[in-house]
Amino acid sequence: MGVDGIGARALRKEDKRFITGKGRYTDDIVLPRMGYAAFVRSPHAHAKVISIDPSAALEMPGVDAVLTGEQLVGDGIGNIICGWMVHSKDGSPMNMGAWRALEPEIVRHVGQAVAVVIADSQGEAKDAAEAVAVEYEELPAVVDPLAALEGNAPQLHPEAPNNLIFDWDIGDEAATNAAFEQAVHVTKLEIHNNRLVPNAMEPRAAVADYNDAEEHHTLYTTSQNPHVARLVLSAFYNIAPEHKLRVIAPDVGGGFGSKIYIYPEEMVCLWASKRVGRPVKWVCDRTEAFLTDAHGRDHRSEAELALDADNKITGFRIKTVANLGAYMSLFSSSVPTYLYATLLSGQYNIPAIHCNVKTVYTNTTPVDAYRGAGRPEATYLVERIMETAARAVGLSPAEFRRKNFIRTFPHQTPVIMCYDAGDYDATLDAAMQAIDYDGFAARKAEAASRGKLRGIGMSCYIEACGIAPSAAVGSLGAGVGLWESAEVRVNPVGTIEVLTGAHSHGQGHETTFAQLIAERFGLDTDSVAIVHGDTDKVQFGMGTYGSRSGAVGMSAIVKALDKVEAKARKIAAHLMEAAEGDIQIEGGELKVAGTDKKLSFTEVALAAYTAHNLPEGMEPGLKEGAFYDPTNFTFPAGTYICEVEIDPETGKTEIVNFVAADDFGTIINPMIVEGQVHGGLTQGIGQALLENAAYDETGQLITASYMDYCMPRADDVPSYQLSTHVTECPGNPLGMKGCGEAGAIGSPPAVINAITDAIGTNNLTMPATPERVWQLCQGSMKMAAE
Ligand code: MCN
Repeated sequence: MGVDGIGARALRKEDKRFITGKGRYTDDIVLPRMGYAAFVRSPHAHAKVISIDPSAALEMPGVDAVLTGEQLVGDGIGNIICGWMVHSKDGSPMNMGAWRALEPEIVRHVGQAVAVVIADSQGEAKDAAEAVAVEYEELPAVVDPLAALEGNAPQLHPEAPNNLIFDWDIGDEAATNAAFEQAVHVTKLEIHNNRLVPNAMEPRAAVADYNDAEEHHTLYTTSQNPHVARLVLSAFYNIAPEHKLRVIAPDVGGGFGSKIYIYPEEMVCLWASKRVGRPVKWVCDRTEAFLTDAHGRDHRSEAELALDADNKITGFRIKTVANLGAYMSLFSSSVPTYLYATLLSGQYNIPAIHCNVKTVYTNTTPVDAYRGAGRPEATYLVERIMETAARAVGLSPAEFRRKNFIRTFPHQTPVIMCYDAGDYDATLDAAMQAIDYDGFAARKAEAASRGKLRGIGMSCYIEACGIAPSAAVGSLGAGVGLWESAEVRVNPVGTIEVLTGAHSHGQGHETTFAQLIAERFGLDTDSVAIVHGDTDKVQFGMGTYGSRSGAVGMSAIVKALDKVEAKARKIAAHLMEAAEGDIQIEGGELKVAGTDKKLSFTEVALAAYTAHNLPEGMEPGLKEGAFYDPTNFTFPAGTYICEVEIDPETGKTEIVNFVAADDFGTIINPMIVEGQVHGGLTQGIGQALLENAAYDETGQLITASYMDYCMPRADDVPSYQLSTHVTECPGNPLGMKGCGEAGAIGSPPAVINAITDAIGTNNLTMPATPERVWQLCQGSMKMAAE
């Protein structure tokens, strides 16, 4: 209890149900007569489907139906779409191959579904799926994106010659080349940003229920954006018109981007429920998740940085090949373009930048946005090359960065983004102080006396979140607007329901959003309920990704609150016969300034609904809605510094200290923000040290379980030291910047810069496994001996 307004470290309201096992996840939903789906998946990375024989499976106990891609296509179900159009530099539209939810002709990655079995139990469905006899004719596969671009590589889609999806560029090529011609120093770096598998605690799941009397579908699913799912399922996949389709995303156990998309399985459940005349449930298992959840990252880049005689950056030139896997997932085209290359200016004043991006089909799982989406790839490139250049010209990493920091705002970069506010010196200072940067040399010497290699590395990241405004993203190819909506419903007894188009799947919205209302009216957060995740309750919304729910979602709530407050003031002024301008709102009461006249918020709410005594012409009720379309992105930024100690005998890296100094603008709940940063840092450290999705040359994912794909655990990470510095975002009413992805964006280069500092060689690829680090230590020791 208590009024926890903006800035309060309020405990998360939702945690009571989560930690007492009372959460309601999709798998908790059980409907009468429900059947279970199990998918028949390709064991091959590339093959023709010659025939599918369901007869043995149909004989098995509990089996209701075996449905195939031919039936799906025959029923007019549409292909899976990519919702962001990107044009190649020659003006041609991206080369998008057809992606069918059940593939009738050619499978293009291991795990692609060709049929689905519906049975009375999950076990019966899974057994029967194994009994469906599929004859394949294997085709040669390609998994390496550089090899895929070569003329003799296996071809995935007839629409994309040489597997090239688009060849896109950004920036001024001539000006950048001119900068390199004049350069006094050039630093070059080749970077592979390793492929990752998102691993939410709750795997994907769907329960689809078709009511034939009402010709109405309901889908319970693990979605980050149920309204977008309904829109796409309705407008592009011909499942049902929007008013005949309800999408509910109940409690969702994490998403990290992987639950933005509309995948084959969810759509097949909807279609299958109508076909078989019963509700259909599917719950993804971990191996299926590894094979079919959209992967993240997977960039190969060559970067060059040009400096003048004063070590000021004069040009930055990048060539990137991005592996998009076998199909173009919903936002896949935007990730290596508008979410990546537009951040290549980092925190630095760089007069000329040019980046070329080629996106490529390979026989691997589709790749799309994963926590950070493009911005971790940009930050890794920028911050690795900054550290490398500093070392090459003999400046300290901090001094080199300071020499090139942007200090006046707004700052127009050469790659579209216009940064609105920031103070990069402040976060660098804070991080250096927190880690005792000046004391590092002594710590290094002490570690050396124990035979250990100690290193320190920094990363001054910037990111853009709250992607907006809609007109701007539309002009760049987005198929949707990126605004948010909110409705504030004051009940007659003065409690409040806030309906939001954002979706919380771990971010604590039920708490932080309620804090806004508490702040505004001085009410207890317990008298506020946040309603989200149901297309029948919330009119429309764009969902949660790109750390937008604070900056965009809460701004929509603020706009709706403004309207509610204005009406409440009018009613109170009328009831107390005072001037509207004299009404003060404080501690849950509306008071007349300078008098002892007051009404409680509840009394005003009740008056709005009894409507016995309202101002002339005023409508009864107290409920207002708003749509909010931001004027710009927000630009969180900060400095992360990592200190490592390496055992050269084993190659094992220990992170002995990690400090983060972030600027998230106005902070609503510092505890929730810290939790977000902890999670992000741990994901970034996982990428830097442990995680890697590896394919063999035939296209088998050889890291398709936790036996082979190493997730970070508590003992892999240190106790983080966090601080924040506030520069308010001028683009939204609260001055907020997003915090949900920063940790994952900024941390990988800090870790790799620290390791390369420790071992004295720069040629290190993520993940920095003990084996890789050990090999490099052996190499450096050999070189030192020679
Ligand atoms: N917040 C705040 N003050 C700020 C900024 C944010 O108090 N200045 C609060 C917000 O009110 C919200 C939380 O911090 O409660 C995160 O807000 P925001 O940065 O706006 O991010 P979103 O809510 O839009 O969440 C999306 C973001 C993304 S893109 C990924 S990926 C991610 C992340 O959040 N996935 C997550 N954090 C996650 N955390 C969990 N537990 N699970 C995921 O799947």
